[in-house]
Amino acid sequence: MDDILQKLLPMQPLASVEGKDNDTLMYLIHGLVLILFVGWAIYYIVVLIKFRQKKNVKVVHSHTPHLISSYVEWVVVVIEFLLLFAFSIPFWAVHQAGMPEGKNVLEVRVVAQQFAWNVRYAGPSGKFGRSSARFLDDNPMGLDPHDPDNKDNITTMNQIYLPINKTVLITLTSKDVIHSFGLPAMRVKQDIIPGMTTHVWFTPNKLGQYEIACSQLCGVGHYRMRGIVYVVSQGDFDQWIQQNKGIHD
Ligand SMILES: [Cu+2]
Repeated sequence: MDDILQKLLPMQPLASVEGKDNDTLMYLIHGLVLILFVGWAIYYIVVLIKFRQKKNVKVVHSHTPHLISSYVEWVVVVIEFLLLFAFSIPFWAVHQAGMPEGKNVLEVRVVAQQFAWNVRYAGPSGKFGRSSARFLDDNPMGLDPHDPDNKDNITTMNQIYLPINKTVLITLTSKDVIHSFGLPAMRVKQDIIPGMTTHVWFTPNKLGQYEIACSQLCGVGHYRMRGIVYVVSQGDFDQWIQQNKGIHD
């Protein structure tokens, strides 16, 4: 079934656990819209033929009698209600309400700027050191050099390494304007607003490389505000953390 749907409505191959429900909803909405489109197109053609300009046409001033059309309208309303209450809201409640907690959650902090993604990991200690706008001249994420917790923090630019099958919580902030963290393969998109902290989370379940694209027009260099998410095995990820701890560039 999934294969047939994928052929009918090709989407990027899915690489996250949470994206499955998102795709189901997407197919259902497109299915309804397709039915509406075909229905309206048929109605339009029938009307064009039936009421085309003819000689001696008499206008009927009586009201339209109660017809099948009103039942069809109600069916559409019911389907739309189902999409909202049976799929969209439960989907949101399951995957995006609350915050993921526990040991199996990796936090990654991302600071967006024109036109790059600054990425930060807590490192082996699991602690994020202080950061402040005062230190932005020293390093792109403003890490406080006097805080010992910053010593093993890892920063990268436009590259996010993630272990497979582990939920990642991405904390998003912006240095300048509104950006949007778009990761189509994970079915993730979240606006980043200056002065606010926003979050998004997902669980990658396929090894590989996936594109991060800024999804909000943020200036002349918006087109090149791209990054890559590398989903690797837990072993490779641990090794990467060990090799890169304490490097701030
Ligand atoms: Cu941007």
